[in-house]
Amino acid sequence: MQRYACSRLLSRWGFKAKWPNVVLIGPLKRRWFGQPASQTHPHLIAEGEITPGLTVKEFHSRRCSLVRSALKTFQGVKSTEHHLFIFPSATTSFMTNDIPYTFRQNTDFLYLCGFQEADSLLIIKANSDSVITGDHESILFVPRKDAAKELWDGPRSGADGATVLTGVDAAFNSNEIEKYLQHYNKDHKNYVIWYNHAQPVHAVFNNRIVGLLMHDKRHKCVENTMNLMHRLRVFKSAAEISLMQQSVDIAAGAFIDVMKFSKPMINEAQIWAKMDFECRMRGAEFLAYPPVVAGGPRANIIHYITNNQVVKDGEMVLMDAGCELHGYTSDLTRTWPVSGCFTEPQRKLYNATLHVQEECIKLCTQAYSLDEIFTHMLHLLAEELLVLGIIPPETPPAQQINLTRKYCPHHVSHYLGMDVHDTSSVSRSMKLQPNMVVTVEPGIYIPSDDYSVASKYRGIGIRIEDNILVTGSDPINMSVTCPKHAEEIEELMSK
Ligand SMILES: [Mn+2]
Repeated sequence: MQRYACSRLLSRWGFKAKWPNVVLIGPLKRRWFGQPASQTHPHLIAEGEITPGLTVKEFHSRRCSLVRSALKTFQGVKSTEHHLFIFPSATTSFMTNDIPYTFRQNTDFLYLCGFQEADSLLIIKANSDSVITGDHESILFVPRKDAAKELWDGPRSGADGATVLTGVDAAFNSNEIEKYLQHYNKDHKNYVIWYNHAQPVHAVFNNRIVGLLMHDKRHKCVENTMNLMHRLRVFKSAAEISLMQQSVDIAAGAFIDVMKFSKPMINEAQIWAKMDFECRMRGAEFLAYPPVVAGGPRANIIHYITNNQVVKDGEMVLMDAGCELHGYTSDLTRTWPVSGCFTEPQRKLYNATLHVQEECIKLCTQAYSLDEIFTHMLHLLAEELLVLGIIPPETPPAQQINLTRKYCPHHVSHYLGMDVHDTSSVSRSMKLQPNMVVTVEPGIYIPSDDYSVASKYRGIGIRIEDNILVTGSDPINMSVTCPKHAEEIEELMSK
């Protein structure tokens, strides 16, 4: 407990009355929070952890890293002594009256404090002395305890519970945000506001922040936190890599059961349901995105998520699916014959894709950027398509690459982490570095109506995707347990 810092802050604002709640550690141990905690869910969360596998200490050091890297950009500028970081949480979205969509916490907010409740807000206060240490004060604003609301929606942590859960320096009810910001603005001049104003995640809080701070020119400037956060999040800690490995293992195990389960005349919806079931049964919270379950020629629609057709004997299924475990995602794709046996044209296209994929995985080292691996993928695929006769032999080299882009219209990779398309503001032209996790996912898609290609190949779409950990030496394929060689898949499906 940061008792001193907290009481100092409280008295400065004249909020003395709430302090006695904060020290009631005993009763807190026996009550429910708004999220699993070591006190209530010891099977899930160890002492000292905020979310499974991630400690109070790790969250604190993330905030220190944020402060250090932000302040570095302002080093030596005297008038920017004070820095105010603002991170709102997500809010609940409704599909119709009273019916909420599954809640997912905002990624940056979750990364910095691990608090799971909607309509919360994290403030981080620092001054220019913190450029080396990252020292800061962290303050959470959370939904207030409300017996009537909690009767319907379950327990809330409240301000006192939030402090105990997350180890922030202080927490208050979210209806006190305005008062806090007004005080801060009055007490400081020429401070820097760090806030993602370009993509506000919480409309109500955004209006307050903009209304109270942005229009009053006491601040020196407003800096977007997006690039800063993505640069931090792109590098995974040991604990994060372990969580990502668990997420990948769950998805890989589920894929095996889904392949075994599939048979001719199965509906794509049933394959989707099986994947969802197997991931949840293994402990995942939910699928990380609406999966692509595309039978036959529907595999040529890259983001096909309708998933409601029958897969006929002789067709393949392309499934792009992954799950989310304690905030970390997996993202795998496999393509397999629904009957359990590849036809010869399918096998040829499949092995071509697989060969390119395996070569691209080897390139996931510090010597390459994702864009460079993409360029290699295009050249490797072009060679394969020439051998298969899909690209005519007389095609000039530049035209070969253009044609290859037609048959594989997407990139080969993206960063992976808490978000599926993780840290999207980190350039893919940057060389890979250890502790980044990336996907490798080449594909070949031959449209049903492409009469320039032999009829046996038309309507076939294939993608193979693994999740790769970049290290100081060889890349590690985190999804190596998910079968992908044609013979392995046939063997698996014959059982
Ligand atoms: Mn992907």
